[in-house]
Amino acid sequence: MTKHILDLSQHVDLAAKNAEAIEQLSLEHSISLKDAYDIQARSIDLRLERGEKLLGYKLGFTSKAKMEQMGVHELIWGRLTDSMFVENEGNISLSKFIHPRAEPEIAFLIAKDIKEPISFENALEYIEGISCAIEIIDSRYKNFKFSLEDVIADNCSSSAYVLGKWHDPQTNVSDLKMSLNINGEEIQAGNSNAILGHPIESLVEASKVFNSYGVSLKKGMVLLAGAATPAVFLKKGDQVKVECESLGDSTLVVNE
Ligand code: OOG
Ligand code: MG
Repeated sequence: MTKHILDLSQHVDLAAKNAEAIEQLSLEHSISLKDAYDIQARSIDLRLERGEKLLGYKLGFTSKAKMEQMGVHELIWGRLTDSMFVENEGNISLSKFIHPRAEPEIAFLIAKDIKEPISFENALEYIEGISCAIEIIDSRYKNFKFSLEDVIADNCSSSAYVLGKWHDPQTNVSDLKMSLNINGEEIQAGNSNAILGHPIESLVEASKVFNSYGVSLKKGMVLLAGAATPAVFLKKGDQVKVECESLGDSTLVVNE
């Protein structure tokens, strides 16, 4: 890895650590897709070296709603660590974020190591549980603006996630209404099939993409499938609730 990649990894890591917005890397540097994933990998290594644990992965831009909101039209993926995990019904402190947004997601708990691309037909074998989740994204870039390479280098804006109660893998996840409610008001609503046509496709897609990058979903890890609706900015005092019909819900409160 070049010094350039290492420097940029430290730069995005510090921005996340200090919750301080930075300029988009792409404004000053020419970074390829491979560079962007290398920067992400190294910046997460820095977190792991500080004692954080890798708990899973997330996909981004798996729905049209998200692609259109952010102007990026390619599927992206990032890493989840234990410092991002928030208990259901827990809270986050606004001071630890730059400009957090919430989005409704579905999460999968992995039942056994996925070592090669899987198919839609055998995907259920790899799922231990499914839950209705909240993802909090917090781009480290000023004004929440980025290119494809920028957002990948910034670990796909990952900053926090809440998992609802785990449901049986047989639970239907197709055609569920998914809503994002703030302070009791429905702010966004979409359908679970907005996620790649069917949320299970996100696990299938992840298995293919991860195979090509040499990373793997292991037993006990979590995969966030990507948001079904645009994300919504949060402010102090917000009570956030995501509802996914038969998959239940998950909630969090935004503290100072
Ligand atoms: C990038 C992350 C996208 C999703 O669910 O589509 C994402 C962003 O919008 O900042 O997490
Ligand atoms: Mg997301």
